[in-house]
Amino acid sequence: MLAMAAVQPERLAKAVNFRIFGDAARETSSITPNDEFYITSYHSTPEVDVTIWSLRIKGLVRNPLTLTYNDLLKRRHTAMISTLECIGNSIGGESIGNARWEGIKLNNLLDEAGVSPKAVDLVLRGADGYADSFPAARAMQEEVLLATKMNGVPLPEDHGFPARVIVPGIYGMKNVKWLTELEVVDHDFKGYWEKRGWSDEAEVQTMSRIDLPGHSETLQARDYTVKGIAFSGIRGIRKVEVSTDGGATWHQAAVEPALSPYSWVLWSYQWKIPGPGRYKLVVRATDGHGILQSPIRRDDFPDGKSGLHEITVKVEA
Ligand SMILES: Nc1nc2c(c(=O)[nH]1)N[C@H]1C(S)=C(S)[C@@H](COP(=O)(O)O)O[C@H]1N2
Ligand SMILES: [Mo]
Repeated sequence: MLAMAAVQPERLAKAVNFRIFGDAARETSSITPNDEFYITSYHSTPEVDVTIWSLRIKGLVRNPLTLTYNDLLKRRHTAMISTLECIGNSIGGESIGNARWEGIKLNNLLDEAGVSPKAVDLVLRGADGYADSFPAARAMQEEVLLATKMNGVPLPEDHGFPARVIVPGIYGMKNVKWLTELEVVDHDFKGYWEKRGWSDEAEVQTMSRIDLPGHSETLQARDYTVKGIAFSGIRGIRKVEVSTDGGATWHQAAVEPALSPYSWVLWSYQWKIPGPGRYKLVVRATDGHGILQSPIRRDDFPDGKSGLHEITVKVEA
């Protein structure tokens, strides 16, 4: 994706490392620590003075609301574990993370504001000038959160302080950070990326990734636990399969229970390495509707990447 990421130097180093050496081995924890969580922003992180900041809920509502940061903190908070993925994430890529978000259920605020039956989209605007939208009906779903906390601390600046929206199952671009305004409109609003042709629904595609071993790694010819993640938004993951012969045969992986209906899963496969040689490992997931992940390699534009993550390893005697 064309997003200019406001990345810290060590993250950039990590990204460059990937380009040169392929997908390095990684130990993925079920919750991504904040300082390892990917950042995608099209500008730099805006400075928000929380003492004068407010969030306005306006448009086709009976009672427009203006909420200060303190107003938000005083309301009833809900916690939810949800995975966020950038539509520009590459196959095997790092632009995905899982966090415990805390905040106010957006439908509570919208109910209070009194959304008109003419509502089509909810437009979300951020302090950096970014705007995006999703259907008002989606915004009224139970699981949509106006988040003020990420993994137990106030939202880090890069991740949207003081408030962002988390809409499970929809690619990151619609999870607007540094919110200043929510506007209910009677038409289909095209956001920053949609105007450039990207998907308007932005429903996440089923993905799976091999984290261990790393690409091009050399292993010893003994048992090895292959590990990784799989994610399918709100559809959930039913099955993960691993191939160690380039996709000719498939073996079912053990899948850990998801931490929430909106969370990725961790999987593992006990590989009995038959002997020395070069092996191509591939992973594929089946979503909660029983639909197999698409093996067709497609670019991220406009609907997000598809295709299977594969790596090669060398096994020594
Ligand atoms: N205000 C604002 N919100 C934004 C963006 C942005 O540039 N500005 N980028 C979006 C994109 S493309 C993604 S993938 C997610 C990334 O969230 P993160 O940086 O917390 O991982 O934020 C989304 N929300
Ligand atoms: Mo993104």
